[in-house]
Amino acid sequence: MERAPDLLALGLDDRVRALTAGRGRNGELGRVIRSDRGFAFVVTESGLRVARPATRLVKQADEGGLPVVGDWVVVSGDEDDEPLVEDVLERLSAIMRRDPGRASRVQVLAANIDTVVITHPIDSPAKLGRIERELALVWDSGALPVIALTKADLADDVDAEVLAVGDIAPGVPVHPTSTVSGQGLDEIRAHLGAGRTLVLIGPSGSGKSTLVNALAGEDIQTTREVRMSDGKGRHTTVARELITLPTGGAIIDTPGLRAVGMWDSSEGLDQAFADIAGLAEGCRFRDCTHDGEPGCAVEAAVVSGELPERRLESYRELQAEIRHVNEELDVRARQERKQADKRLARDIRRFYRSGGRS
Ligand SMILES: Nc1nc2c(ncn2[C@@H]2O[C@H](COP(=O)(O)OP(=O)(O)OP(=O)(O)O)[C@@H](O)[C@H]2O)c(=O)[nH]1
Ligand SMILES: [Mg+2]
Ligand SMILES: [Zn+2]
Repeated sequence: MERAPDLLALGLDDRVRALTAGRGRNGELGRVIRSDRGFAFVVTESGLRVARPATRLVKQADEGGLPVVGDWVVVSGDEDDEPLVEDVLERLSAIMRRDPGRASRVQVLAANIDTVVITHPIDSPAKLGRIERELALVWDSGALPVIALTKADLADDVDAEVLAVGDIAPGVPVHPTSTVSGQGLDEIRAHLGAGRTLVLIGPSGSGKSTLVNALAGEDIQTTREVRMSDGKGRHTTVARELITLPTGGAIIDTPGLRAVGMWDSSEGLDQAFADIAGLAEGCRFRDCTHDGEPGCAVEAAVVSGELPERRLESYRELQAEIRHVNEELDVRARQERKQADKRLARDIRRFYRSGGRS
């Protein structure tokens, strides 16, 4: 009973309970607070379990079926057995990017999050194209994006950066933050609360862990510094990790992303580029690709200066990337169908050869 509040602090609610109810699942419910080299660290009612995924889940790895940080899972095995993650409960939200190491595979960065804080430093001008990519993934995830422009204490012109980023992020709150002056921390804190989960994503060195420490308070900072030190004097984050805050809510720190490849994220793209989607309603053709067609309102907006050309190019690039991913997925699906057909044909041959006794 003593540990039960842990799961509540981790966001256990009726929705999650409903996902496990009445399905006859054996095992214990828990939330993944860290996934590292094939192991899931799961907080359950009886404490922390370090579990491997069951074979069934490993087989679904290509489709993002392995447990990731933030997942609600069912863990089997009593204290003596090796614990296994038997089931990953349906995700309410999930950030997915193209796996940088494996072609046409998806990588799920975090699951069941409410808010994604995209962190970008403004000690030099913000990288707009990079932010646009991240926004497309986040809008596609089902969570709400927030942008933190970090290291504001080192920026030449904070207001100019906020304006420039605001222009490429329709509908997204943009907060300059500084862990030196404390600027913007309350604005980020406003997205944390009991039962809510917030994740930080962004390039390495953009200040995610520093922000987590500032939000969490000193206790966590000292333990983390010891744990995360790699002996080289840098505290680069190596695993995605979920931390509960004394003030309520959970925060997931992630290692910096080098590449942000699009997945099947076209809905997210349209939301991230709501300005272009809005202009496109004025195009003469409904399937206008804004690439030389007559009566294109989007290109007209570029000519009039209303829409920066950089923005349209960025949109086109991401759209092409998503199209490419979908083509690859189609090819893979066809190959898998073909293999399944071959297996079936072989089984039928065997059946007839054996005189109908299978
Ligand atoms: N001046 C200033 N420096 C900051 C601020 N936030 C972070 N830094 C510094 O930026 C460096 C990188 O910060 P981290 O928090 O480790 O960055 P990270 O995003 O977690 O990096 P990875 O774990 O590699 O992805 C550290 O030296 C921090 O002290 C800030 O608001 N102002
Ligand atoms: Mg870090
Ligand atoms: Zn058009």
